[in-house]
Amino acid sequence: MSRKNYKEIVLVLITFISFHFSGNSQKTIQNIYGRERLSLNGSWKYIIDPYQMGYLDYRQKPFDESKSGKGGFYDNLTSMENSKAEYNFDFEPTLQVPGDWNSQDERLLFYEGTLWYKRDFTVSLKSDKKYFLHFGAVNYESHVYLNGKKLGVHKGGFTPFQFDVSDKLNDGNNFVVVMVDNTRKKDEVPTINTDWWNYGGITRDVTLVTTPASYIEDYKVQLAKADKDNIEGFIQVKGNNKKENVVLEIPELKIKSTFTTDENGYVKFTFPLKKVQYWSPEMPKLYQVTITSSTDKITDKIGFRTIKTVNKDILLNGKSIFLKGISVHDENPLLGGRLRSEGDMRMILNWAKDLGCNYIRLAHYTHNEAMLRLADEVGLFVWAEVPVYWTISWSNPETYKNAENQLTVGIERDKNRASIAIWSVGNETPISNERNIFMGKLIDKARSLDDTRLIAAALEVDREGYIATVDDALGEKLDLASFNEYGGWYWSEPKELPKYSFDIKFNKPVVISEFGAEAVAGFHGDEDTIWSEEFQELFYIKQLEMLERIDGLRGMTPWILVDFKSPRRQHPIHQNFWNRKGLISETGKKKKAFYILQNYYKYKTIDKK
Ligand code: GCB
Repeated sequence: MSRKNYKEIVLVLITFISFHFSGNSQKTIQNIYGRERLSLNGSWKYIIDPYQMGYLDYRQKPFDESKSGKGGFYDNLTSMENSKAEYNFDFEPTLQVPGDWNSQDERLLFYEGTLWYKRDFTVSLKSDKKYFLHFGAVNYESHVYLNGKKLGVHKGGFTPFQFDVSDKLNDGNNFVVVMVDNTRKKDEVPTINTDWWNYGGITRDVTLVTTPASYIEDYKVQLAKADKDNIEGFIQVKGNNKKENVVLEIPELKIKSTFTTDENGYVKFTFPLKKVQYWSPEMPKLYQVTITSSTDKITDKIGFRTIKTVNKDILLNGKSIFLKGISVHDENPLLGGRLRSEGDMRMILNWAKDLGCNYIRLAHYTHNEAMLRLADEVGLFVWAEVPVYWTISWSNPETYKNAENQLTVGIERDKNRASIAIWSVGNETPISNERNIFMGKLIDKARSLDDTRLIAAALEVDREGYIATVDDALGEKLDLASFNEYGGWYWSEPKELPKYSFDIKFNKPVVISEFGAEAVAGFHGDEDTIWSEEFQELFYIKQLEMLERIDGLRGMTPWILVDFKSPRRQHPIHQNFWNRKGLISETGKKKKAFYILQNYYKYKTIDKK
């Protein structure tokens, strides 16, 4: 092998390894909504490409790994004359971004494969600025190209990523092309089997963020662990490479503190907080927090509260609370697609509020940053989760890295949101040694990143006779005894439920992460008629009767607020690709069981023994 060949192979290998997982996307900037920015939302041209014609040559080699790097759809050849190009974005239809593709084009409802997006934009460049191309989420794998050059690859359908494009933008016209592939794969996170729709596409905001050359990259301003009196946090300035003063202000609390960063732009701080109104679902008070560096300034709205557990109690700002919750997916049933706008998100949160909730489970993956900001504003606690769902490839180190990356990016993005009470590291995972190691590491990682919130996972129950036992070894490492149980639907009958009791091996607050039963809105019968609203109504009555007897019951998130789309739900009359466990139908109609839970929450208080 010649030296040149050897060098080439090493280069290709390095490129492969670094692109393979999260590519050369970089750590995302904190609070993109608070920055100077150009929205790249709106209409994007698209080409459906099931054979990856635009990515691979006829020997299945990626064009972008060839010597010239050319040949793919990202070249965006537009000339009609004298070109043999067999594609042309200009004559294609458009998709709305943000938004999944499945709900926007009938041909794409069940599509799982590759699709190309293209959008033109103009910028007038300023030499002393930095520019970042930021994606809120793209499902699942995306290859991003700017003006025909590859920026990188990202995997993971629910977490944000960005590229520094400061020296790649043209002054004037630019175009960005994204190849998106939502093919399900066994070793990915989630794996091939999920009970939700595999919506493909650029599902969240695309933004060109502008910052000064030296900018505030990240910050945390939160109460210290279980400490009502002290703020603990950090500020990270990038691009200066020298010590500098940064000022943190909370005008309403008359706080103005100056800190000096180290040579890397980093400073960690603590300072006391006085006369603060603590954040709670009833009074979701947010304070304006401003951070100023020598060249940059950023403002956020942040709430302050403590949350911790003591034996079987969850203490919010020192007082025991009950989490009146509901599970939700990132889906607007009226669109049959992912939530796209603030209006979509508010509709979901209003339904939860109407139910009497102070808490929501954002299942089963990282939801939109805008959703968390709204939860802060309207006063809803949040259980945030990563898609470590069912049968992940526990012994594959790449799968672990991927899961850990999704967890990390989610925590980094939302660490300033008072609404987030719980980080969940997974759902209904089958117990095995490999799984315990995998999830044990995720728990440790979550704690190392954020020790101010609770760590949980949705575990399962074992049954023998009328006893349901919870003794998953993972429970030892978690802050809550949380589990899904489907008594009255997947096992037993609603009427039988009050005979059951729970044997929970952990002296921890019990928060039931799921229970539920299907009902078709508008279908009526007696309480024994499966799929009827009456069946689901009785099911809720009996469930609540059963759960009320659990010592240490401190909350629940029944499954689920609204009917949602799932390829696993095939019944042609009752389901038609909808999971019908919603308390609200896909057209927004409340089912009878909605009112049972609403009534329960209305009167639910904690009986202190
Ligand atoms: C579960 C899963 C959830 C499903 C639900 C169901 O346990 O966590 O994702 O949708 O059951 O409806 O079966």
